[in-house]
Amino acid sequence: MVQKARRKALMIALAGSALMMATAAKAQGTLVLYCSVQEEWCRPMASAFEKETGIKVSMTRKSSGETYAQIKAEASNPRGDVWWGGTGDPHLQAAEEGLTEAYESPKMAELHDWAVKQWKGSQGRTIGIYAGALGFGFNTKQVASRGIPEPKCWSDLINAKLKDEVQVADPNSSGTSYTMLATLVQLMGEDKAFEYLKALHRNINQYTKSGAAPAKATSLGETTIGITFMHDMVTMVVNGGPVKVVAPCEGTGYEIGSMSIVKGARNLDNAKKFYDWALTPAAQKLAEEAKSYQVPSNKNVVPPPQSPKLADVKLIDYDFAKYGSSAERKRLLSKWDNDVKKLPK
Ligand code: S7P
Repeated sequence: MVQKARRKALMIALAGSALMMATAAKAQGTLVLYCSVQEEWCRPMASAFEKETGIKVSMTRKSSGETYAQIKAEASNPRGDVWWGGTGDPHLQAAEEGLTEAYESPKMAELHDWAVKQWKGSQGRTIGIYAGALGFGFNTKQVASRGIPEPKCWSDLINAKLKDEVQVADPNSSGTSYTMLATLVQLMGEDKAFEYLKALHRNINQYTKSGAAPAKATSLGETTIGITFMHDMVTMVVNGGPVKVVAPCEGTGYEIGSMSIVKGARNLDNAKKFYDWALTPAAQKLAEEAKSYQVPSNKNVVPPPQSPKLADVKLIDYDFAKYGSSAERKRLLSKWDNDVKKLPK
């Protein structure tokens, strides 16, 4: 009898604490996170934030161009709260089109100038969270077995011996590939860049949806060469792939990976909490654990030793204002669709 009463009391206590926990979680609310880095980094970011704050995160991973298109399509009925990661150009385009919200974080003083410049250039609507240089990588075994000289320059990628041996993403969906398009235009001038892209088209085996996919394909030997950010190829090397990472000899562009709050976010307070947290050293150090080797924007985070040293790469003075503008991005993408993608091989 006494035991039965005790059991009943225990059951009531347990039910009570479960209810309290559920109420506490509900009180913290939710956050809808659109994530544009690799899934391997998106997931730990979402769970670390949940653990830290009790806020329930619903995360979706999509490439940069795709996320921009989704936020635009949802503008009259926004579903996302924060867009975290992905190349800066589409974030800048979203800012210009009024799809994202201005916000000034108290963490701003801890950031590198290039991250704050992104914020100033967008009237506070997007901010830099990491930086990384564009390049390519090649499969060392394939290059050796095909008797091809090791590629070092952009010009090496249009060698006729590389027919169907080069992979890159479609710049409409992928921020990486749009960075390549804008980089080549700035490096060569528009006419020469499009001549180059047409020649490159003959060597492309596949335009992938995601920008980092060619890195995996290179590592697996599914393509001899992949054009990606250098840090995405470094991940393949760290994983033991037979890959060499190249900073193109003529020079190259770079990204300022960015973060924005969606205009009309339903969970605005939680979006700001995530934004502030994502700029902290603790959050930015999660990149290295996820084998993501960009340069973090918080000055107090030492970049992982594997990160490509941007000072050693011949970087162009990438014009983010111009190539992140809505008109220029639309114009270049439609020119690439019409003049390059449609061409027979
Ligand atoms: O893998 C990390 C990374 O390269 O992915 C982002 C990229 O934009 C997402 O892929 P898409 O090219 O498919 O858009 C970069 O910002 C980031 O450095």
